[in-house]
Amino acid sequence: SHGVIPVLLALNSYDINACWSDPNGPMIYKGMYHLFYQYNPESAEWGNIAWGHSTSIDLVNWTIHPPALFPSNSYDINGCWSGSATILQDGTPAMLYTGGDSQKVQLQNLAVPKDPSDPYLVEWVKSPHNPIMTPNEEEKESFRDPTTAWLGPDGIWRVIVGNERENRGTALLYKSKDFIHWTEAERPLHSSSEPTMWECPDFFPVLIEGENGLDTSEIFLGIKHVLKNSAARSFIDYYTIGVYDHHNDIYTPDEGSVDNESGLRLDYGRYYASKSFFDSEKKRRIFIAWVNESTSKEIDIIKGWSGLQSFPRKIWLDRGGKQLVQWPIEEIETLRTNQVELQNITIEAGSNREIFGVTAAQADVEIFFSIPIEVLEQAEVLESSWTNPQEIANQSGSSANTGVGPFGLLVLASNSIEEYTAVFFRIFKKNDKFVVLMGCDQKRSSVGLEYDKTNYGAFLDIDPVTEKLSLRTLVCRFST
Ligand code: DQQ
Repeated sequence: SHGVIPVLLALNSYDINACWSDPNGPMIYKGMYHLFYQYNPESAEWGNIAWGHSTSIDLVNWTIHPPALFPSNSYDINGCWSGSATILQDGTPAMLYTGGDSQKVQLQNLAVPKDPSDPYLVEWVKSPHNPIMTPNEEEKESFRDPTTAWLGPDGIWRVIVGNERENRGTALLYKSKDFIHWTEAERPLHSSSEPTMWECPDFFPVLIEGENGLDTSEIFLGIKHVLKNSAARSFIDYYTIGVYDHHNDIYTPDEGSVDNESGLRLDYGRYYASKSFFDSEKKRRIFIAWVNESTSKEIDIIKGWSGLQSFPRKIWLDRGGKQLVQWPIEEIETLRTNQVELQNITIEAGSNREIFGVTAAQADVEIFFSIPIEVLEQAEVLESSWTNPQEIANQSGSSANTGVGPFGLLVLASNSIEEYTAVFFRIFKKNDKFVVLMGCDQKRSSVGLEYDKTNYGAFLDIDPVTEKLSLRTLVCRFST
C-alpha cells in the first residue's frame, strides 16, 4: 500500500554504483514516454557519461532499458553529454546531443532510432555525418546542450546550443534544411550580460491564455516564448518570458523579466539542468530536472548512488503573463492510497499538531490555510532592506516568533522532533498590503553535519486577505 516512489528513477538490482544527472531528450513516441539521462554506469560519481534510458506509460512507473548512447566514436569518446529530442516531420524522433572528443572539444551530434517501429526505441544509431556542429576556436569547452529544434514557417529547422561568448551567457542559434547540415546564424538568438556559461537551455512557446502546452514549432499570435537557462556559475535554473521575432530570429525578454539568476526560477531547491517537452497526447508541457545530492562525493560513493530525476511538472503561463505556473502532473495522484483527513483545525501560535496515520515512505499532502483578518493585522512590517526572500528565509528560517508565521508543515520529523524540514509561510505588511514569503527550512533536516542545510525562500504573488494559501507537498523518503 505504499505506492511507488514518486520520482522517476531509483535503483534497481543491477544499478548499484551509478550516478544520474541531467534529464535528456524527454519525449512521447507511439504513446510511450521516454526519458534519457546523463548516466555513469560505473560509479556513484559523475564520469564516463552515457545516456541512460527509461520508458513509462504514465510518467510515474518506469522501466529501465540498457543505455541508449555510449561514448564510442572520436566525436563522443569523452562522453555523451546532454541533448534533446525533436520529433521530425515524418513522426520519428531525432536526438541532438553533445559529444566530447579526446581533446575535450565539445561537438554536436545526431542519433536516430535503429528501428522506429519499436515503441521502446531500445537501439540508437549515431549519424555517419557526426559531428554536425563544431565550435569556434575559443569556445571549444563552452559549446553544448542542444535544445529541441523547431521548424520555422520557412521550412528551416532551428536549434539553440548553450554557450558563453564575450562574457555573456549566450544561446547560439543554428539552422538546417535537412537536420544534418547545420550552420550558425549571423547572431545568437539571445545573450545576457551575465558572465556565465548557459548550460541546458530550453526555448519554447506558451499560450497567453490557458493551461495547454504547445509544440515547440508552433508560432501564432496569442503566444509568448520562454527561455530557460541553467547558469553554470550559480547552479541555478532561471527563465525569462518574452517575445520571439521569428523573422529576425531574435528573442527579447519582456520588460521586467529579469535576465539573470536573481530572476524567475523553476524551483528554489536543488533543481538543475531542467528540460521540458510537449506531451502531444495530453496537450501539456512538462518539465523534469536533475535533483543533485546535498552530500559530498565521498558519501555518494559509500551510499552507492547519486542523483535523482524530479517528479514531472506540468507548466503553463500565469494569467498575468509574467511568470510560469506549475503543478505535479495529474498521474502522481494515482499513487494516493490511504487517505488521512483533518478538517477545521485551528493552529495556535507556537503549537504543532502531529498528523497521525501517515506511515508510508511517501506522502502527498494538501493543506489550505485561511488567516483571519485580525491575525493578519499583527503582521510585521517588511523592512525596506529586506528585498531578498532567500536571505530572510536563511536568517530567521521557520523559528521567528513575532508577527504572522512561520506556519506550515514539518516534514520527515523524527519522533522527538530533533530532525525535521519545515515548509512554511510568513506574512509581512508593506504599505497597507500583505507580502507572503514561502520558505523551506533545512537547518534541522538532519543531525548529520555533512549535509547542505541551506534555507530557501521566495515571495508569492498572492493576497492572503482574499485567497486561501494552499500548500501541496510531495514527501519522499529514501532508505539507503
Ligand atoms: N551536464 C552535462 C553537460 C551539461 C551539464 C554533462 C549540466 O552537457 O552542460 O554531464 O549539468
